Amino acid sequence: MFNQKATEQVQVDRSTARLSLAYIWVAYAAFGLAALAGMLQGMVRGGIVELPSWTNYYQILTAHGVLMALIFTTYFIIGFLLSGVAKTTGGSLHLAARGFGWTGWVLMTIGTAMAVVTIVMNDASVLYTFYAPLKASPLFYIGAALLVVGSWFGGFAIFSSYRKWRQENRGKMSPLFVFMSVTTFVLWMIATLPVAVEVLFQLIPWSLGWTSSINIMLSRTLFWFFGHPLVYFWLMPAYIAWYVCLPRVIGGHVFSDSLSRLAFISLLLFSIPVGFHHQLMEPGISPGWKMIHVILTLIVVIPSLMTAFSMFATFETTGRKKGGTGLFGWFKKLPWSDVRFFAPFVGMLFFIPAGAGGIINASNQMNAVVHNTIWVTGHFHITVGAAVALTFFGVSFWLIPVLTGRTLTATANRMGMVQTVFWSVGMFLMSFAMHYLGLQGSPRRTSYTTYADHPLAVEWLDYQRVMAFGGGLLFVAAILLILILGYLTFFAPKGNTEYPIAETETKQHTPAILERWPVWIGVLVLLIVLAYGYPIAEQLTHNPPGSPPFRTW
Ligand code: HAS
Ligand code: CU
Repeated sequence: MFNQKATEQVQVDRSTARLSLAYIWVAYAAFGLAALAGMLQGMVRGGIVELPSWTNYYQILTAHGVLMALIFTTYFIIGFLLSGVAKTTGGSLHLAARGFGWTGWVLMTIGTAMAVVTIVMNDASVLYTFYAPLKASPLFYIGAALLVVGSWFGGFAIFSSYRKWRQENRGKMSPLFVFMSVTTFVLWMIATLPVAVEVLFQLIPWSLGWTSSINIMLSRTLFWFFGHPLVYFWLMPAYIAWYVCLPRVIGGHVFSDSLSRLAFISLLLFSIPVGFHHQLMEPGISPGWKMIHVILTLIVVIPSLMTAFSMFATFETTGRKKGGTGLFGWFKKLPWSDVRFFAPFVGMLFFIPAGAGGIINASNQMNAVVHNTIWVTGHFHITVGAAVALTFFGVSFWLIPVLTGRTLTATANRMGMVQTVFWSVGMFLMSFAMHYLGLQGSPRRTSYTTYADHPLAVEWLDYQRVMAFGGGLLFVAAILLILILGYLTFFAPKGNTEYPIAETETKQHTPAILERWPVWIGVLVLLIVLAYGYPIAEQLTHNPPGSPPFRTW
């Protein structure tokens, strides 16, 4: 049914499709390498394999974190959002937007290459958080800076398309997909400023030897000022797929336009001034300021609860319209054998315990139990590695055919279902073991060790093997995914595939205030100054003797 309709509609024009595909394929190349590194480190930590002497655990861990968390996500997000903005503003990006898109792609790819080369040369085993005083080669930081600056051009492409649309459609509310993409990139532009400051003014001069020491507290504060909104930068595009694309895939509607926009505005406002929830155990920040960040963290949970509510509402109303009766009859009517629905749905299921775990992390006292343990690693594998990643996979199964003018065949769909099951079982086993071990005190960011055969650490080993086994399943799923996506790019039968964009069922009135950017950006700046102004001023003035660089590998 979708395919028939699609022939009558403009999807995405060829030049935008090429741009979008260029982003998506770098994303999946990084993903494949990252998955290999991930499996290896699981095996090492489980005591199943030993690495050859020319590499080490921390080098592979850095490769995994950087390629998966920073490269795969950023490229995929830009590729996806550019295609959706094109689709919902008439089917193409104008010349300037495409120019921004390609400029960004080139800058990001140079940056990525620099970072990857330094990691491969074993000159940057500093993990994806590149915490000082671990010191990488300056080229690593310069590569990271190029990645960030390049990604801004992706933002410029979105903003310029939005501006053009607004000029041509005065007085109208922008399409939901565009609004959400703009919100995501406003968040990204603001959130990347502090990390740009950290990299340009602290890490690069220090790694070049121009300055002899570094203010550690300040560098970590600037990092998490960016690091928390970073995780929402991953989540919001997944939410776009949930709010805008998924309802269409299941044959339903957007539940509420205003609620969706309000959720995104709330994510924008409350996901930046919360970085101290990553630094609750650090000295040098007084408890009062940490408390403020904890409260704001609990507030940023609300838009996710609104999202859960909207998803349930969309699923239930659609299921009932398809004839589902009784309390749960609608549930059976959902398209369970359609991977475009199934993969993101499983992602949502993962997000329920993931969100609960996040609330545990954010609760000051409980953070003392889990901080720096492998529980946190478990938390982020079921958030970004499951909820977000499964959604991105689900999107890829239709987006790549849209962009290549091909179709998702029944066999590819079935293989996608198998892939989803492998990924989910692997992630479930691995993350469950991580959460459990974390509660026992097993640390994160640590290679294989039995702590001189300490009885407790020896007991951990069984669970570490479960982690390794889960990692093995994830690797199989990753290979399978790349094969399916390769097939969809180059070999699947030609045809028209619909870009699923849902609308509200009836015309809804959305308050215009939701699109008044000066208001929201103003409130956001105020919140940031309130949450960060004083603590940062304090860290700048009470600057203890900084740290010289360390290379621990
Ligand atoms: Fe987190 C650490 C708190 C969400 C990622 N987090 C991390 C790190 C990463 C990460 C990468 O407060 C590690 C960073 C590092 O390397 O050190 N996190 C939270 C909280 C939330 C949260 C409160 N995190 C995320 C998301 C991530 C992510 C999303 C990635 C995408 N996190 C923390 C804290 C730490 C932390 C502390 C520091 C820990 C430490 O000590 O180091 C919340 O925003 C979560 C809200 C989510 C919900 C769930 C809503 C559920 C939904 C699904 C509905 C399902 C449906 C299905 C509809 C409340 C929307 C229908 C079902 C049927 C059965 C029909
Ligand atoms: Cu956070």
